[in-house]
Amino acid sequence: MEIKAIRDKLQSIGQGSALRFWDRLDEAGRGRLGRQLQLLDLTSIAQLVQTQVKTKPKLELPREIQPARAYPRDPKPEDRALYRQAEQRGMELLRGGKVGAFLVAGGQGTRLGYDGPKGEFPVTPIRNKPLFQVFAEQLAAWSQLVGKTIPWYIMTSDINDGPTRAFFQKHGHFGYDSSAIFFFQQGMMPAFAADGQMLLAEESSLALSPDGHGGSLGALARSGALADMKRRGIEQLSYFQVDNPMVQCIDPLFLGLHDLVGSEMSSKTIPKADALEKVGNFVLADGVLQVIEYSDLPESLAKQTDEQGKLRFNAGSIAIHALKVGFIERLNEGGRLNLPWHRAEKKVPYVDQEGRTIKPDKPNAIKLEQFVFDAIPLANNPMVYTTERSEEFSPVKNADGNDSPHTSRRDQVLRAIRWLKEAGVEVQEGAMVEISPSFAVRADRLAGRTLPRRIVAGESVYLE
Ligand code: UD2
Repeated sequence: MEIKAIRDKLQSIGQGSALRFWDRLDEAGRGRLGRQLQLLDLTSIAQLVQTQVKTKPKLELPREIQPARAYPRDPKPEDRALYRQAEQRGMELLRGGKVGAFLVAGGQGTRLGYDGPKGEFPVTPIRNKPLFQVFAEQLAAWSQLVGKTIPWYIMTSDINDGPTRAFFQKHGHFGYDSSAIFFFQQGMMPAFAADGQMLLAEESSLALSPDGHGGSLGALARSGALADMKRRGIEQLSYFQVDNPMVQCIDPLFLGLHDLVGSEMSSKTIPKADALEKVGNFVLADGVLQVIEYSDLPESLAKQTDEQGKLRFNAGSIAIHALKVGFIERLNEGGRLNLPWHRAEKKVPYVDQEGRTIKPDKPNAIKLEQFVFDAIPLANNPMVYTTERSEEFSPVKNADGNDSPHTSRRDQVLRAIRWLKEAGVEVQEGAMVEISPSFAVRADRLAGRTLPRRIVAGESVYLE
């Protein structure tokens, strides 16, 4: 689109002021702002301003909210055969090259206070491997186990795409076959002032931020990633977030169960640490499975207990999903992803009418994001499967306190020690252990490995 057409469009939707410094921008500045505007769907933005920005939409809670049902981690006797079959099915899918790994890493990681892409963050207890390396090594180990390289789709965003690719380059893709890695960028959304105007971060730039991990489902289609999957014969994706080094990037049982029960989108859950833990809640809302984010679940419900005193709403979402490729295609029919937008009031620096940069000390802007779990109610036969926190979830979100590098390293060590003890190794209190995915991707893969007989207090052992 020519700038004339963009200007007309902006004016017709009352956003003409986005170009107010145009006349004094140099060529580079014009190029930058022009490109940003070109990538936005200005018609949708005009609608969103009316429905989400100028007025704060009232959160419509479903009439009836019930706890969701989930497959337990260990099968009930009547389900043992199903679980065995599921594990086999998962392995078949992997051997047949029908599974892709999907990492969402487009977010900003502001809470951690780390400037670069979060995946660069060193996270393992002894070797200090960055998150990206942890996932690469797991996927490499699984690829070797199933005799087929697992294609890996990595979503970045405009704020970290270049640095992310450079980091992989610099480290030789951590030994992963680079032709099996597909980087692509998610969409960006402008931040708005309360009156609906798009904010400028600079005279030549909108104040943009990633459009939420829900945007990934549209970006997969736009970027050609879906087409790449079709070409490779991939039928389902194993979805995970960049902040959790304990995730099983590939879990044949989960992937197989997802397939066997005919689910289009499945999710892993863990019992919540406490009523108000900052994870989404799986619920049946008017009979439909969905996730209600921690900030949206009324506290009275979050704290409700059953006859045994247990939390009624105890199924936390840890953002691990399996998705059918055909489902993602269906969501993109008609060229627009139909997921709801979530509104957040944030502090966003901006340039005012005179071109002065203002750094607000209280929320001044509205940001809009889409969430991937909002696709669950649109899926056929969505399924939830229970896993254990100590096996699969210890994310790095905050600089300290809960969900910090400290707690994640601690939990990684505890898991490694538990695996070794199960394999018959004596491990004394105060020992440090890190197990490389190349040595064992999960506890049962320690069988047949040469293991130390005992690890004493104060010792640091890295197994690879
Ligand atoms: C998310 C879930 C929460 C729970 C928790 C588990 C939401 C809204 N909440 O909380 O329910 O499952 O994770 O850890 O999802 N990302 C992008 N693009 C974006 C935004 C995020 O790729 O535009 C990625 C980001 O890089 C990270 C992940 O999504 O890998 C999680 O994002 P977050 O830190 O915003 O989610 P959080 O911790 O609020």
